[in-house]
Amino acid sequence: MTKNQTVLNWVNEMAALTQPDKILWIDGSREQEKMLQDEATATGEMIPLNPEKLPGCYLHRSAINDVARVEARTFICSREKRNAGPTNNWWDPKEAYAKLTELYRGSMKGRTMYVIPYCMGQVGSPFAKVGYEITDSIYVVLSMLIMTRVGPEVEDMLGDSTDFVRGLHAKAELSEENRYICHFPEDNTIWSINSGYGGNVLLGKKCFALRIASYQGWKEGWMAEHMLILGVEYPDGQIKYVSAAFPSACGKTNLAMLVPPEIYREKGYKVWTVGDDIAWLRQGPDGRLWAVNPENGFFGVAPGTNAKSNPNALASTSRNTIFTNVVQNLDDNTVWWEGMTKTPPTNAKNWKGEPWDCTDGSKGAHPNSRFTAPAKNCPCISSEFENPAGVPISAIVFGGRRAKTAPLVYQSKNWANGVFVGSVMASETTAAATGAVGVVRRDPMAMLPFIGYHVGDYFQHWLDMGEKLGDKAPKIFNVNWFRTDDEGHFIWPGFGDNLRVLLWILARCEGKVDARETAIGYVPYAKDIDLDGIDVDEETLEGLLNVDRDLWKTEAEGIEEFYAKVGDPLPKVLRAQLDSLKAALA
Ligand code: OXD
Ligand code: MN
Repeated sequence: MTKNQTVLNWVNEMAALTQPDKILWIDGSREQEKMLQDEATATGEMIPLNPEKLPGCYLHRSAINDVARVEARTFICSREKRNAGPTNNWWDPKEAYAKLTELYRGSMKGRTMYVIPYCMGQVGSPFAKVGYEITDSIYVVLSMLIMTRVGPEVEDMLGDSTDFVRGLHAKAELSEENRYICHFPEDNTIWSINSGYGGNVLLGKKCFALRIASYQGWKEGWMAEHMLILGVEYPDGQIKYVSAAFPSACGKTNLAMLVPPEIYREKGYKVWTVGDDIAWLRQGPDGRLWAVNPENGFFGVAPGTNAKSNPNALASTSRNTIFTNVVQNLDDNTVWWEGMTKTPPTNAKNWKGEPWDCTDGSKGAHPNSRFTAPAKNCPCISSEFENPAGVPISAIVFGGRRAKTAPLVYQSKNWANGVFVGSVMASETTAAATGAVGVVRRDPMAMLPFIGYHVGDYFQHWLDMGEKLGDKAPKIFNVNWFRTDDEGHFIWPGFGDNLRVLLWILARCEGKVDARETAIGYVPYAKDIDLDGIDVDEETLEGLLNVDRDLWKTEAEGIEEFYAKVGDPLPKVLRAQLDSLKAALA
């Protein structure tokens, strides 16, 4: 237990409010983890899986009304309403604290309060930040032990500093009407109640590492982004790093763990994973932009993950993993989800724990079912994953799920234009958040649900970072793996073949390949994307690279509407970018 008086006072205050029967300080030891696993097994909260086939793995089922992030119930409680901006729900912090205080009061009676000291980033790294999460959920504790770095070294790193994020989570009754995920950026505080879903309750992840950290980054001159980080290794052993932002459930984990096509593997190309969801980026001593993954595990979407689409993710889940809301195969006590294999188990329970007959057409796993797996399990984890200095970023890639408008890949004209490209990203919605699926919405930098302050100030911060980085700034690109033909089939094969696009991107960064200038930016010449070994001909590729003026004119109207919503804080530079786009399309 820490000697930090600020931490102790805060824990005492939260305990007086929530009134747990006892308090347990989490120490990161294997013994304590085992004790909690046994307790959760005894209560049925966690189901141990086949120890031979899935050693150290557990299945957890959430409440059926609690399976995704709840954006409508997520609040930024900045003192001034203006500072939450038009993309966040704002709640006056005084009112939010008052309302939630009443909900928390006595909510841990008869339960244990767990206090988790954790570090986002490698302990001791210049990027690293400490958080404490108080929770009454063993599932949260066991998941945080996978997703973050927990233990006495974290408390040593904090010392007697008051600079830590205070996270309070209580399951309460898991009632939907009283479910709130509140962020108080000016107080370094997160209050989450009435949910048990990872994205709402593993407070180190979306709540801290994105919403609070984006605010901290703005104040302190760095960036917290919804980005994967990967390294492409060339046959000569050189490795170049790329960070890429995609909305939730658009294939970030697959891209982060990409397996090169066979002909590339034979030549000696490799891809290394540094992170699959979140990047913290700062200017390094050499002036370049450096990135770390602040997490220690993967909280990935299970459906669709299989030995072909993502063998590395599958291998990551082979031990010490928590599966949430997937199918339980009763024959051998393993797990299954749609898209894992072609043949569903016949003796099984669905994600709700009901006997499941796959022939009745119902889904066995929830579409947003998840695995929580240690990063070190990943066969392609980068040797730099734990490097406290991070990795230098050559290219930043934005991408969305667009059936038509966006070409397979294009490069922005410069940093400011790249910020424009990121700011107007749009994508079709997925099951990672509650609400309709498949609707196109603007999702700037894939951060729409995660920017902890005013989106206009966030854009300005991006522009300022570019000023600081000058000619050492990474180049900015946009990709779209999801273009479809008239029958709705994806045209680009995606997955491992996305390496072909990454190689074009990296060649551009080094000035090794020409490109065609269009109204939206630089588009590849079809001959410069290697099609050897895939079933895509040059004509199809031309189609994928096509920039359709009419579609883009409609797009510009959509951007205009979005920018109007951003209002006055929209940087003038971005308004000018939109005007130039319109002029170029005219
Ligand atoms: C996630 C998300 O869980 O973006 O990564 O929802
Ligand atoms: Mn995410």
